Amino acid sequence: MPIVTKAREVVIGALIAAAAGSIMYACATTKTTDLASGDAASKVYVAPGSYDQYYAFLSGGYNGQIGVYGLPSGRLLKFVSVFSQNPETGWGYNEESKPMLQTTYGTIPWDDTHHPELSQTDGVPDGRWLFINGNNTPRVARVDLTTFETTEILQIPNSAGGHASPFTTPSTKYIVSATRFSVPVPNTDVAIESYKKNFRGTLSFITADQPGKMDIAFQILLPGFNYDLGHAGKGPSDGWFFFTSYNSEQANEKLELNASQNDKDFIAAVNYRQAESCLAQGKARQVASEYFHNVMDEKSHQARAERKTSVRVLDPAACPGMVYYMPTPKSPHGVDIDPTGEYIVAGGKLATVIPVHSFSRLQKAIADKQFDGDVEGIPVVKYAATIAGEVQKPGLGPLHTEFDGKGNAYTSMFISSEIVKWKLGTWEVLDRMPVYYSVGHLMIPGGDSKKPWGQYVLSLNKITKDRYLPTGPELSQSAQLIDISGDKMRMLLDFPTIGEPHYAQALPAALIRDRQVKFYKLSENTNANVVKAESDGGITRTGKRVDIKMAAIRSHFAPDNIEGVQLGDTVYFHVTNIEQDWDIVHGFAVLGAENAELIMAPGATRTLKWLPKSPGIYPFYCTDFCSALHQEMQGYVRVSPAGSAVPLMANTSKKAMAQISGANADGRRSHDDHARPGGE
Ligand code: K7E
Ligand code: CUA
Repeated sequence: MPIVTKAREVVIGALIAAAAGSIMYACATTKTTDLASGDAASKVYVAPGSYDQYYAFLSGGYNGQIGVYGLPSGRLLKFVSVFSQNPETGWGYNEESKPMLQTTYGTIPWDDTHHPELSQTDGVPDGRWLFINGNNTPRVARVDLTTFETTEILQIPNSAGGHASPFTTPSTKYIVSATRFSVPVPNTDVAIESYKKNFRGTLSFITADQPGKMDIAFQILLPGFNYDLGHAGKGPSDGWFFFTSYNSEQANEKLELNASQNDKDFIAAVNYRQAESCLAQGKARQVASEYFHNVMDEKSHQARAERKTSVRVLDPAACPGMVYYMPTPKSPHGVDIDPTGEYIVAGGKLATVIPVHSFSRLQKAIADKQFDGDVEGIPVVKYAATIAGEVQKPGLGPLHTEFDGKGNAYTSMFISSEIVKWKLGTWEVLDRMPVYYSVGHLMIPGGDSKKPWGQYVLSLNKITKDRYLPTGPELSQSAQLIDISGDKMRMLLDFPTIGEPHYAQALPAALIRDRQVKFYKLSENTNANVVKAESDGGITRTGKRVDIKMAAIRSHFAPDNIEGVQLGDTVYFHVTNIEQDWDIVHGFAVLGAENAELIMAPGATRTLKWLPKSPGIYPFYCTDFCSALHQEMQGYVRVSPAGSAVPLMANTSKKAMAQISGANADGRRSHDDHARPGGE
C-alpha cells in the first residue's frame, strides 16, 4: 500500500506541476496579448504588394543555411544555401557548387551556422556582403547581397569549433574566427588528460574586404580555454578586438561543473594593430597548416577549391602588447561594444550582474601596469582597473547585448526569459519585456554597429513550448519583434523560425533592394559547357563519359530526346537557362538520379551527374513552374545495354528545332504576364 500511495503522490505531484505549468503559460499568453494590444497589428502589417522595411538575416543554426526574413512582418523570403547541401536548389549536389563544400576532411555536406555578420564601412553595415560561420568544421562564408548566393568559403585551420566568428572590424578589413574547443596545435594524438599541457586556442584574423580573396591573415596562439564570442572595437577602441572565454579552469571533462569553478573567466583584449606590426617585423612563425579556400566564379558559375598549406602564427610572448586578459564574471558568453566604442559589455551566463568594462580605463590600466600577474605570459589586467560599472539585478542568465544608438543597451536573459533595457553610464535598469521562451541572441538592426537603426529589437528564442500550433515532439523556434522606439518596449509580433537562429542581423531594405541582380548575362557566361542558343546543344561521348549540353527555355529543353547512352556510362547533363528575364528559373530532374534537382537561374549553367542503373527510358522534366506549358517541358533519355549499337543521338534535329520554336511562341509568356497557375 505505501508503494501505491507513493506512486499516487508522484502522479498527483506531476499533475500539479503540469497544471501549474499550464497556468503559467496561460498567464504568459494573456500577458503577451495585453502587451501586444492596441495598434500592434497595424505596426507589423505590410499590405499585399508592399515591401518590408528591413531585410533580416537569421542564421539557420543546425540547418547550415541563412533565412532571409522581412521585418516588421516576419515573412520568410528565402533560404540561402551556405554550408549545407540543399536539394531544393541543388547546392552541393550539382557539379558547379560541389567544390564549395570541400575541406581537408573531405566534402562536408552540413554545418551549424550561428552568426550572420553584415560587412561594414566605417562601423556601419553597408549591404555589400553577409558573412557567416560554420561552427562544426570551422569555416567562414561570404554571401553576395546582390545575388543572395554564397560566393566564397574559407576553412579555418588549427581550430576546432568556429564559434566566435565571423565578427567584423569596422571597415571589414578582417573578420575573425576563434576556436571554441581547444585542441592540440597542430592537432595530434595525445591523451585527453593532457589538456592543460597540450591543448591550445587560436584566434584567426581573416582578410575579408576583397571578394574571392579571403585568407588567414594571421593566427594568435592562446592558452587552451574555450573562446566563445567576439566583437571589434570602434571609434576610440578601433584597432582592438575582444573575445570572451570560459573554462579558464582548463577542465577537460564534465565542463558543466568543472568549467564553472572560477568566479571570473577572461575577455581577451587583442590589439590587432600591434599584431600587424609584429607581423611586419617578422615575428610570426610560418606554420604548416592545410585548409581550403573555395570560390564560386561569378561568370562561369563554377566553384574552385584551392588547398592552402601554411599560416602565420603569432605567439603573445613574441609580441608584447598584443593580448591582455580582462577578468570577467562568470563564464561570459557575449561581448558587445557600444556604439561609441568606449564600453565593453559582457554577458556572464552565471553572473549576477552585467559587467561593463571601459576601453579608456583599460588603456590607462595597461599604461599603469595594473596587472594581477599573467597567464602563460599574457598580462591579466585588474578587474577594478577596467570596470566602468555593473548593472545590478538585471535578471538571470545574461547572454547578449545590443544597442539602440540612444544611450541604451538591451540584454537577453536566457534563464529569466526576458529582454532588459538599461542605460549606459548609469547602469540602471529601465524596462523589462518577458519573452517566450529562453532568449539567446537578440538583434537590433545595426545594433552592434556605430549607428544602430534602433527601431525594433528581435528576440531570438530557443524554446517555443505553447506559442504555436504543436507539430509533434519538435517545435519550431520562435522570434518576437518588439518596438523600442518609445521609452517602454512594446511587444508587436511572434513568428516561427526554421532551424535554430542563434543570431541575426538586419539592415534597411533600401540599402540592397535596388542592387539586386535580375539575371546573369548569358553573353558573359564562361562555363565550359554553356550553350548560348538552342542550336548549340548536343551530346558527346569520351570513353564511358557522356556530356549532354542543353538549353532550357520556356517551355522545352533542347535537345529533348537523347539516345545512345549505355549502361556503365557516367552522364553529365549541362543545362543552361538561356532566358534573360528576371525570375524565370528552370529546374531539371531525371528519373532515379541519386543527387538532387538542378535549379538554373536565368543565364546560369548547372550540371547534374547521373549514373543510370539499368537499360530503359528515363524521363527528365523541369521542376520549376515556368509557364503555362511548364508541364510540357520534358524529355527522355534512352539507356541501352553496354556495347549496344544504338548511335549517340540528340535528336532535336534542325527541323524539329524549328517546330519547337513555333510551339514556343504559344507557350512563352513575357515577364509581366508571367503567372504560375496553381493546382498542377
Ligand atoms: Cu549565444 Cu552560438 Cu552566439 Cu547561440 S550563440 S544563443
Ligand atoms: Cu521550365 Cu518549368
